[in-house]
Formats: sequence, structure tokens, C-alpha cells
Amino acid sequence: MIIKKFQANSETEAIMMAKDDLGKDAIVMNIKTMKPKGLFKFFRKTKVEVTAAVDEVRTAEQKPESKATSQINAQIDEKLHPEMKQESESAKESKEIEEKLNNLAMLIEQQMESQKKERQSAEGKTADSEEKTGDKEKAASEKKETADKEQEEEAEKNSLKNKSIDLIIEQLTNNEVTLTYAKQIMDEITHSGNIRTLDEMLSCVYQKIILKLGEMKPISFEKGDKKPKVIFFVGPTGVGKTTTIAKLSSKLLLEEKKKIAILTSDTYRIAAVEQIKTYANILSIPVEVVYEAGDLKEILPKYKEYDYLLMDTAGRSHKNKEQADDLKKIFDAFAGYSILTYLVLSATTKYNDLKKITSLYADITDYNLIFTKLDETDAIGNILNIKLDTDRPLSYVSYGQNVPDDIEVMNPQIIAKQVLGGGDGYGSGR
Ligand SMILES: Nc1nc2c(ncn2[C@@H]2O[C@H](COP(=O)(O)OP(=O)(O)OP(=O)(O)O)[C@@H](O)[C@H]2O)c(=O)[nH]1
Ligand SMILES: [Mg+2]
Repeated sequence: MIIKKFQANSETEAIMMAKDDLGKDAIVMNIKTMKPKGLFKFFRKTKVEVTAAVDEVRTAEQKPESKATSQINAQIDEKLHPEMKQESESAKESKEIEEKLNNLAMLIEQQMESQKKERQSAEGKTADSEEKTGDKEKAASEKKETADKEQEEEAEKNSLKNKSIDLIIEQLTNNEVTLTYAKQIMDEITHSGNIRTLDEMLSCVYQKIILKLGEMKPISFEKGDKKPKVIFFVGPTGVGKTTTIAKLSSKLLLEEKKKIAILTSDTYRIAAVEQIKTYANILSIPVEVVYEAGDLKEILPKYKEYDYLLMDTAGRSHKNKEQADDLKKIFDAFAGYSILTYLVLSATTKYNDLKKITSLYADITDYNLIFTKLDETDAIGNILNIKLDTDRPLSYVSYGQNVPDDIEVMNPQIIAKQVLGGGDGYGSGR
């Protein structure tokens, strides 16, 4: 569905603009008088705004989906950013995000309210003329009118609710949440039966996504863990495993004051050992090269007093079974150690490939998820898809090449906001 707003000096003019742009099948969803006051005071002149919608299928030739999406996003941004600009930096957490979503809900509710008022004023005019025909007749017709009006209002509310559900599903799928998961989220929310207002609907979707993303699992010691704890970084070629190790090493060393060493079994690529040594030298962290699993017998006793051993591995093609077997051997060599494994995935990888990769690694070990390259895409729905597919904990996100700055523990509120079409996510130069 394509939803667009048209502003003009009169209702007729705005409707004509809508029909011109969207075609004769366009349905008028709402008519609103825009007054320069209240929450949306940035509307300077009194104008009439018509919200019109048309089925995408009918307009597919003239209106590609991406255009519709950018229109909706632009509308949301246009309404929400003036408030955002006035907010202070420190208020950038959950309260602010919820406020943005609430404002979106208020916008939709305002549309409902103004539609109701306009209908009431039209009915008021009809009632005035009826006054002349006699009080009794008027009372009877008023009763019927009230019942009709209530019915009409209920139907309108339901239709607007359905349109809002469609709009939210469209936002989610545009950001690459699968249609199945988008529908599942909306079903869970609407079937809970507690949603009374649109404000509540948006708030529930936002909260539900945060809940589904679950608790983050950054590097830490857990009950029963032994020192040194071995942190594996595995994943496809070029996703950012080595860069992620460099970023995290720096944080663990400088911010958490941990004693760490880096091990690398990536001896396949000529420059790989040099790459990790360059980072490690800057931080004065020891590096050990593990050519084969047997080397660990000599290497490991040197690091008994260390907190963490960060293990870099060669990028594996998820199609190569032999490479997967090599990795298993290295895991086996660490039997008896406390191990935490991160599967590093790029947010730019296609969903179907991510599914294959995650299922391959599930055969090798339990893992936690790191997503890299969030700066290279806005559509980060795959984070939610893969979380729901695998039920493995999420942990860090990386959003640039700068070591050590461009990494942090994933903030589910930012992800939830971004998949709902909110700006300022990890991909926008944080
Ligand atoms: N834009 C962007 N680039 C990144 C990010 N993380 C890593 N890179 C870049 O991706 C490229 C590959 O990074 P590596 O750390 O070598 O990736 P790898 O997974 O170790 O690669 P292999 O060892 O060959 O499997 C480098 O150019 C990195 O600078 C990120 O979050 N965003
Ligand atoms: Mg590497």
C-alpha cells in the first residue's frame, strides 16, 4: 500500500492532487485541517491535509515500492525531527526513542480526532436545519444518528488500525525483517487484546522487538569460568573478525584493565599474521601463531595468569566442509578451558546466506552473535531475523573501520528504532 499526504488550501484541491498523483483508485483515509498551534506547531499556515492511500499492485507500474517507502520515511522524519533537534544529547536513550514513537502514534491519533470533529461539525449543520421541522422528529432521528455514528466510528477505528498494522509491517519488511516475523510480531501484539490506542500499538511493537532481541552477551567471566577464558572469533571471510579482535582487545586492556593475549590460527592468508601483530604491537599484547592444534600444548602454559586469550581464526567459507573440520580440531584442543565463541557476521550479507552460515556453525559449536558493517547498510532487519532463527545471544555491533572506536555492545533500543524506520541508527555515522 502506498500512503501519501497532500496539502492544499481546500479539501477539494487536496483530493484532486491525491487522485492526480496516485490515480483514480486512491482512497481518502483522512482529511485534516492544519492549524499553526499545538504539538505540531511547525505547520505554519492553516491548510487542509488529505491522507490518501492506494493499493501498490494497482500502481506498480508508475510507483515503485522504494518510492513509497522513502515517502513514508520522509513523512515520519518530517514530523519527528523538529522535536529531536531540541532534545539534549544526554536524553538520547530509551525515553527519547519512545517519545518519537509516541509522537508518531499521536500523529495518527490526531488524524482520527480531526476526522471525528469534522464529521461532528457536518452533523451539527444538519441538526440545525432539522430544528425547524419539529422537536419530536429531531429527538428520534438524533437517537438513530448517534447509533449510526458510533457504528461508523468503530468501523473507522478498525480500518485505521488495520492500515496502521500494514504500515508497520511495511516498515519492518522494508528494513528486511522477514514478512513472517513482521506478521508474527503484529499478530502477537494485536492478539494480546490489550491494545486500545495506536500509541499503545507502536509502543508494544517497539517493546516486543527489544524483548525479542534479548539479553546481550559481551565478553565477561561467568560463574564457574576458569582463567584464562578463551574467546573464539569465527565466521566467513572478510566479515571483520580480526578488526573486531583489535577493537575488543583495546577495550579489554585499556578500559577493563584485563591481561590479554591474542592467538591466531589464520595461517592461510599471507598477510593475516602481520595484520594482527600490527594491532597487538601497538597495544603491547603478546601474539601466538597456532599452525596446528598440537602447538597449543606449548603455547598455553605461558598464559596461565592471563584473563582472556582472544583466538582469531581464518575466514571459512560456509560451503567448505573441510575447513569446518579444521576448526573443530582447534576447539577440541581447548578441552577443559572456559570457552566463549562469537560468530562474526556482516549486516550486509543476504539473509539466505546468513541462514546457511549460522546453521553450519551450529554444527560446530554454540556461539554468540556479533554483527559488523552496520555502517554499510540501513536495513538491519537480518539482526532480528537471525536472532529469532538461531535463538543465540547477540553481543556487539561494529559500525566502521576505526580501531578501537567503532564497536559497542549492541543497544536493542537503537536496533528496534531502526527497524521501525527511525533514523540515527548505527549506520548513520554514530
Ligand atoms: N565498513 C566497515 N568495515 C569493516 C568493519 N569491520 C571490519 N571492516 C573492514 O573489513 C575488512 C576485512 O576485515 P578483517 O578484520 O580483515 O576481516 P576478517 O573477518 O578477519 O577477514 P579474514 O581473516 O580474511 O576472514 C577490512 O577492510 C576492515 O577494515 C565495519 O564494521 N565496518
Ligand atoms: Mg582475519
